[in-house]
Amino acid sequence: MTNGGGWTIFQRRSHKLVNFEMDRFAYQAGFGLVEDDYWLGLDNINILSTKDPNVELRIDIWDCQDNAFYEHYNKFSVGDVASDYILTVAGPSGTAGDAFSSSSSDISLSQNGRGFTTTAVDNDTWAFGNCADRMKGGWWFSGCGQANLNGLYIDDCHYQPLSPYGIVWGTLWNINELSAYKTVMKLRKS
Ligand SMILES: [Ca+2]
Repeated sequence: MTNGGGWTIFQRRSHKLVNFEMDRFAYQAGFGLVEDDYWLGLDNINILSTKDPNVELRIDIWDCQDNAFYEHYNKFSVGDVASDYILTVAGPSGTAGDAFSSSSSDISLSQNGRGFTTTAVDNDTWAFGNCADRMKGGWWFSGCGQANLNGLYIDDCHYQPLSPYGIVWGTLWNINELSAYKTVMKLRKS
């Protein structure tokens, strides 16, 4: 579809049919349908992103007016369960901005090198609680506000209330502004 073939989609948001406020087991095993709302599962993402030495990542994001943005990463891998599915992501380019590896001059906010946080397993850097609880979905959180494409689906083109937060990409919108309408995350051998 974009930038040649060979991509494997491992995340998609398109409706609000599937609740992404899932537990650790669901995030490990996967849920949803690939053509609809979908999470492939951390164990399979680990396998696909590490079986070749170089794997790239593309993230597509659409807003509620169907404006499309993307961010490409030259390097992407997700570690195994023993690493808590540690995220390695580097080499950003695109139109969405780099909310993933580092969207801030404060490196402690980078999600690169973070383990995956779910409601039962807190790998984030937020000292006062669990970002998966706060943000309604599992993710490689540092602090809670940088990016979370597994957040709550909000079918509303206007400002969000302060809580709950929606599908966040911090370099496109402030956490309290818009929620993404559609997203796709996909990987391939580079
Ligand atoms: Ca925490």
